[in-house]
Amino acid sequence: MKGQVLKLLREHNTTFLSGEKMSQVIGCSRTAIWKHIDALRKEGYDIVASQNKGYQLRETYPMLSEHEILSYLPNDSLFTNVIFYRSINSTQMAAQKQVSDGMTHGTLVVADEQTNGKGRLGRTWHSEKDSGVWMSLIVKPDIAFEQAPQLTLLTAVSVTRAIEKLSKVNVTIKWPNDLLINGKKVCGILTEMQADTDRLLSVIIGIGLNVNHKQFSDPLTDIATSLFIETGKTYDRSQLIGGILDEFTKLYQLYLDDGFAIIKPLWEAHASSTGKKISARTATTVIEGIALGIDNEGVLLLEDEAGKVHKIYSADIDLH
Ligand code: BTX
Repeated sequence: MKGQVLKLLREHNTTFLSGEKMSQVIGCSRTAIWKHIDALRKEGYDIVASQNKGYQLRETYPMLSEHEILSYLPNDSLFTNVIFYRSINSTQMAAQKQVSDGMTHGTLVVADEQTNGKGRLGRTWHSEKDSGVWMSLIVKPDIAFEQAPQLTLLTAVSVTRAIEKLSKVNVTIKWPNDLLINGKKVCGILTEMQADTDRLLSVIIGIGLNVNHKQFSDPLTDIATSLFIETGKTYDRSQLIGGILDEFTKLYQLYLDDGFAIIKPLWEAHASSTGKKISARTATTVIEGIALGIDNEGVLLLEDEAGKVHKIYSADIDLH
């Protein structure tokens, strides 16, 4: 019945349609109509209500689909092979399967919903349907094994630039893999490598971007945000994906040609922690101090109270 409500609203999108009229046409109660409108809004549809006139669908974006995504890819895109799932456990896991089946460089795995989205260190990434960009990029760069984490920073810059271009909102990067808006997490990046003893075989870069979420529930209420929450606007996720891949394609080529030095200043321009007091929780210890920035390899430099500078390769960062 939700589909019928949506269809009716679409057919009358230049005017308001009363709940009563809709309930007559569809043959249900006004309460049922209201419930479906509420559900549609939660999915991201912009339906305005006027007390005397009823409801009007203001704008709709097409559902995420392979076709929609392909239509937004730049002509010179690194990614030409798009694999789309309406629902899957995790695009990282699906991408891993693609890699083991021999899928090469330039494959993009996207899902409208993840039922078991992965964060780092076995954590969960909340990935509800119709709301976000949940995708994994498969690349096979000719770089050393130790350089692979630089791709996380490159991806962070790509996503930041795409968001800022589309939404005009200010995004900061918290080393190494969080993008924040007004101090809350809007995007997380998970970089996983496949390697044999001395060679990097492929890298899967997972991007989880909160786009059209109206709200978050516990335990994310205070830590997560979305582009909708920050700007009051609904975004076409396929367009966002196209924007991210456009930025990624450009930066990736620059990176392969000229190395991380070209990415470093772009990353630094968005860094949230440089010059600030932070705690770095590594696998074995917690180090407190002032974040000095990143070195030429992308490693975080942290100066403790005694003036000793620590190189942090992997950690969770808390800003003070
Ligand atoms: P992370 O380990 O840095 O962050 C995970 C933590 O972030 C969680 O423990 C939780 O506190 C918080 N969190 C969970 N979901 C959300 C959310 N939607 N918005 C904001 N905060 C959240 C970050 O890991 C890396 C996440 C990568 C996700 C992508 S989605 C596509 C790809 N497939 C997949 O399974 N993972 C990646």
